[in-house]
Amino acid sequence: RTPTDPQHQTQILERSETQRPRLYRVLLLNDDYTPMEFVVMVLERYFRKSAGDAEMIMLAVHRKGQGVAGVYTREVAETKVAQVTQHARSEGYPLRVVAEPEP
Ligand code: TYC
Repeated sequence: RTPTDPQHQTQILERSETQRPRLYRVLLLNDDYTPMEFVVMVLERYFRKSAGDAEMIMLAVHRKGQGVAGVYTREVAETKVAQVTQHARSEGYPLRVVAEPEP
């Protein structure tokens, strides 16, 4: 059978599972100037963390240099980065927030 043969049919290979979107980690980076309370508020308000989890994550970032605030699809992650960066700048804080794809 050749491709020009009317009997030739395209074979459709079905995937066993629906494709899942790539996920992105939103990282908080430490700095010397952003107040601890502001970072805790950010984790509660933008990343929906409990007060206790927010405190733990903030302290981990303070000690280790960076940490994961949350994991989202690309558009949601980029929106969180933009919103938190804008809020920090409006308060005059240098807080850095970035999104990176999960390996
Ligand atoms: N290091 C800051 C301080 O001592 C607190 C801080 C924590 C800043 C986490 C940024 O992502 C950050 N005030």
